[in-house]
Amino acid sequence: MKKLVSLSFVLMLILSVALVGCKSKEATTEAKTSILDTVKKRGKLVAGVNGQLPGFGYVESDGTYTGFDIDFAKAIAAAVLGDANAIEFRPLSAQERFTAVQTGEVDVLVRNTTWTTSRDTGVGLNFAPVTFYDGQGLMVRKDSGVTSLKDLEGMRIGVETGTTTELNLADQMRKLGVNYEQVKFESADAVVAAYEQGSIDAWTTDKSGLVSRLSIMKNPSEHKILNDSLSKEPLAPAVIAGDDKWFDIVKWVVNVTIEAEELGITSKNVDEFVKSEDPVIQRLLGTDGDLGKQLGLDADFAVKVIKQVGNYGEIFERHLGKGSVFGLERGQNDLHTNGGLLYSPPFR
Ligand SMILES: N[C@@H](CCC(=O)N[C@@H](CS)C(=O)NCC(=O)O)C(=O)O
Repeated sequence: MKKLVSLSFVLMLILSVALVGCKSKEATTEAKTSILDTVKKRGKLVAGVNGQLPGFGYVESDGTYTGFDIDFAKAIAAAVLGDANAIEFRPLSAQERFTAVQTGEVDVLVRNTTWTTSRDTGVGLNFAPVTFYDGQGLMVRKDSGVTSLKDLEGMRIGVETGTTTELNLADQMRKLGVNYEQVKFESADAVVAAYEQGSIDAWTTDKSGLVSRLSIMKNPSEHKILNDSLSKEPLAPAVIAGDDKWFDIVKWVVNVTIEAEELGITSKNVDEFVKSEDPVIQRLLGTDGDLGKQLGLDADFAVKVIKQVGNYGEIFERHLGKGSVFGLERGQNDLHTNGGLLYSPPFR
């Protein structure tokens, strides 16, 4: 009996040593293979984006990508590689996007993607700070007589598969007791084409998506976006879970754009601010402290981001604000000091 006990004790010991051994091995491999090293070695950032959403992520006729989301990819490239244009863009559909992050096909996903619990946990992503606070809306023809969700009884509503959109619609309509027919499509182009041909009565997605697609529809003045908001859609860049070094960089690059706006630093005046003696500005711009080094970046990474891409407000105005075709108000996407939700943790 004594022998048996001591034998099982030895076995347990061997097993636990083996387990501990495995764990520490895992930890070392993780530390070694950050996407940061891959991106630096490659000399290019591979960014998963939308190619069909004017204002956010759009392929122009000359093959270049422009938009609000695109600028956040540029900000990451500027911080890591010192060159906002060192990017290979991968246009991804709603359905393809998460697999592209999971398999390492893209280093970062900056594609009007809503931060939700299941995507953060089950799908294995990590979300950077929200870059655009949005909500789901619905588009109908002006002559349809529809003024609110309740008027959609018996109608055909188009949604895109693989989005939060299809789930929110079902939730809201069940709550309101409205019966409707959900029609699913594989891309934004397909859902809009069906809507314009009249084979569906309405279509729904993030309000930003509705405004964006309206700008390239055949007769924009014939359609309207209902006031109702069906959900909260905080859109944020995402990276693969388990690579803290890389995740930290993406998070703090977004924060740089917000902090710069809070401090009044723009792409035009950043050189003046580099001479500042204010310690808060010095830490952000790397003239004091070692925040860049802590992130694995150059001391002046924030200067590169601000100079080459701009602060949050500049990015917003360039693509979506009053001077753009969309003419969007800042609203929730304004700084906390102006009644919005944008707030950067301190750079220290
Ligand atoms: N924010 C929502 C919706 C994102 C989404 O994919 N929206 C569609 C509708 S505008 C889109 O961008 N489609 C463009 C495409 O499939 O290329 C989500 O993360 O699920």
